[in-house]
Amino acid sequence: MNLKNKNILILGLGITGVSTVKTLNKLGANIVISDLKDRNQLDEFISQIENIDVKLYLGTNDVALDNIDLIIKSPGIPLTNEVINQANKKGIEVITDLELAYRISPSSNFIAITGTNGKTTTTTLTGEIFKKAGFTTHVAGNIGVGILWDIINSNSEDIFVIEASSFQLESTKTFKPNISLILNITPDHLNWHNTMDKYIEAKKKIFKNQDRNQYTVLNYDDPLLRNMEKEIKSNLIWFSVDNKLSKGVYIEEGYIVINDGTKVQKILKAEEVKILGKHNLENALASIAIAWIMGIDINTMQEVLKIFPGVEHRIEYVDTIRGVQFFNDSKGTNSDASIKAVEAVKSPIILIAGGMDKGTEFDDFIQSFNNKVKALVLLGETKEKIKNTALKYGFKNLYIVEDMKTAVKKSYELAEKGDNILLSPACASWDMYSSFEERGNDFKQAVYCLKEE
Ligand code: UMA
Repeated sequence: MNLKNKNILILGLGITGVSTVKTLNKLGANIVISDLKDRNQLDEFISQIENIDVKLYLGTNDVALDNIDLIIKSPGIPLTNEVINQANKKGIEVITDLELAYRISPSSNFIAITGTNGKTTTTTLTGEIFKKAGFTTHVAGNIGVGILWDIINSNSEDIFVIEASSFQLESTKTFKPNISLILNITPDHLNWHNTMDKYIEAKKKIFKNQDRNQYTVLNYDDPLLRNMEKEIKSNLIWFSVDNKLSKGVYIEEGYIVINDGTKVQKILKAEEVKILGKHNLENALASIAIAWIMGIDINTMQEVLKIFPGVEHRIEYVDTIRGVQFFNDSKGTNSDASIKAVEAVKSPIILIAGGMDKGTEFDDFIQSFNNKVKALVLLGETKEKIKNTALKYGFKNLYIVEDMKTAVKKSYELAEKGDNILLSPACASWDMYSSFEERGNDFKQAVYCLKEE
């Protein structure tokens, strides 16, 4: 794709925007940027592109489209944005960085990972396996790394392990990864996609263009994914924690095994996988399936799985104060993720939850407590909604607070020796923070302050 002298509008100047600006500059395009935020709010990002010649429209997305050839939009920007409407009317193509990455990439080794939960862990783990196996590996995408700058600085033999969000996938058109993986699909981002069907359709775009030369890896235990079998045109590989498969990656007599349809190979004991919980076992099986497809030897898989510690903000152990343990699961940004965190952490649990309202319900979340959660400390936009759902199911030991520091203090007051305090909000962070990382760090800071006191 030749972008030299093309007029390209970059909508949104966050992580994606910066990576896109740098890349398009290298490709010789004429760059126009628009962001709803003002210069002060974007200081961190503007400073990364100050040597690049761009037309900058701040505080608005209302940009004249007369000479624009292509729009690259940041993933979070909704398709209902007026400038996108206008572009559609004028026939100007609107895509996300993931689509452009695919179009300009010198490498065809694209491994794209999506799912409502487990994406970051599985992407990181898969990346570690490839690095250990000696490949030049780029781990990019929704994991916090704008993919384009990595792409433009890569070689044809490099491997790209990409965390792909539904926002990024929604605006892809020709994107065709060598391997696609969907870990699971449960309700999330319904305020953005409007309906569950649209959310599912966006996720399916990960395999939509694949053919018999590529691979699709799916979780057999997820009923939604199991029903997608007839839609897959590539080589389908299943993985399963609960079921024995005639071909795929699964658990047999306590071992993770690969069955290629003729013989069964043991990889390692499930209990030897360092990351905890059933959901993490699913993530491990998915990574093994990918490594198997790419011909990576079993020793490498074993070595990495035995030591991989998991990722920050995902059921991350923080500290212990007088026998009370603290866990940071700020990445628990939807009910399903937080249900898995409650499952993985030992009881009794004092749970800190609540955040931005994404239009989902909390019935399953509350019902999953199973007497493991002894108290609920709520904050953020959804605090009343979660409180009302909890009361509906007879859970009354709950407390409303206004900030994280108070949430941590209140939880500690309620705790006895042996209790576990878990931050797993079941909601996005954007009502109080700019990211789940910032929220997780605030939680950890509050724990460290408490320890000093
Ligand atoms: N903006 C506009 N107009 C709008 C809306 C937003 O101009 O109508 C501007 C904002 O003012 C902001 C910029 O667009 O300055 C932000 O764009 P963005 O929200 O897409 O954020 P990026 O910084 O580019 O980060 C994105 C992903 N964020 C989202 O999808 C919301 C990051 O995922 C990702 O790591 C990064 O690209 C690199 O690929 C974060 C995330 O929370 C971790 N993702 C969601 C999730 O995992 O649940 C999907």
